[in-house]
This record gives sequence, structure tokens and C-alpha cells, in this order.
Amino acid sequence: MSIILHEVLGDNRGQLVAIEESVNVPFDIKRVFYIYGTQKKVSRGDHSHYNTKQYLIAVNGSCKITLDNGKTKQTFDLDEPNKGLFQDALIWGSMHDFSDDCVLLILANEYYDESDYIRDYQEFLDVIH
Ligand code: T46
Repeated sequence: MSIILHEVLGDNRGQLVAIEESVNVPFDIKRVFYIYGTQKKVSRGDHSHYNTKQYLIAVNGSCKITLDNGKTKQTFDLDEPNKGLFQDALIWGSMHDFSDDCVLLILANEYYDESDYIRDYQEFLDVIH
């Protein structure tokens, strides 16, 4: 679990970051969604997935992501649009400390399926142990 720094392309007109399936992210991309307008002091996510893998990029603003494998927790700063973070399946993820202008982009390897979510922390611990 570590931040991935993507190459910043572009020129004197401005910047560009390119993400390619199975090249810069370790899975085939089936779904893209983004969250924004998060209220102050609110935490989002707070769940795990059986099969869904996610790749997170704060394309505007900043937030923190805490990933928890059931044994250790690590918190990462997403504060540049070229920083990405991989969240594997069966990792508990919490997104917090959003700036007002944060737009958090998420790439996922699965279509949305509520039955893939583990929203209860004790159930998560039971599944991984
Ligand atoms: C994550 C964080 C960053 C859909 O209909 N399709 C989708 O692809 C998603 C992700 C959600 N939804 C529906 C399900 C709920 O009725 O949108 C509503 C809000 O979803 P949720 O409560 O899961 O939102 P967050 O912000 O807590 O979490 C979401 C993702 O679920 C999660 O995987 O990492 O964004």
C-alpha cells in the first residue's frame, strides 16, 4: 500500500496525466465514479469489498485515505492530481479530511454491486481471518 506518482505530461499550456488500463493501474477498468462536495468533518467509504479493487486520485483539492488490512492501518495524503492510491479487495477504506474543493476520482475493476460491499467492520474482520 503506497502512493503511486504518475508522470506529469503537458507543456507550457498546462499539465496532463494519463492513466491506462493494466499499465498504470493494476486491473481492467470497468467503472469510473467521482465524489465531491463532501461536507466538512465527514468520512466516506468506511467499507470493504469482496472483489472490487479501486484506484483513487484526488484530481482537484485534497483528502486523506486510511487503508486497513485488519492488522495495520495506514493513512495517505492525496493532495496532488498526479498521486494515485491502489485499494485492493478486502481492504477497509475510509476517505476523510476532504478539502472543500476535493474531487476524488475512483477507477474500479467491477461494476457497481451492493452485494460486493462489506459495510460492517466486524464482518470484515470475520471474512479476512
Ligand atoms: C468508495 C468511496 C470513495 C451507485 O449507484 N453506483 C456506484 O458506482 C457507487 C460507488 C455508488 N452508488 C450509490 C450507492 C449509494 O446509494 O451511490 C450512493 C452512495 O454510495 P456510498 O454510500 O457507497 O458512497 P461513499 O461516498 O461512502 O463511498 C463511495 C464508494 O461506494 C466507495 O467504494 O471508495 O466512494
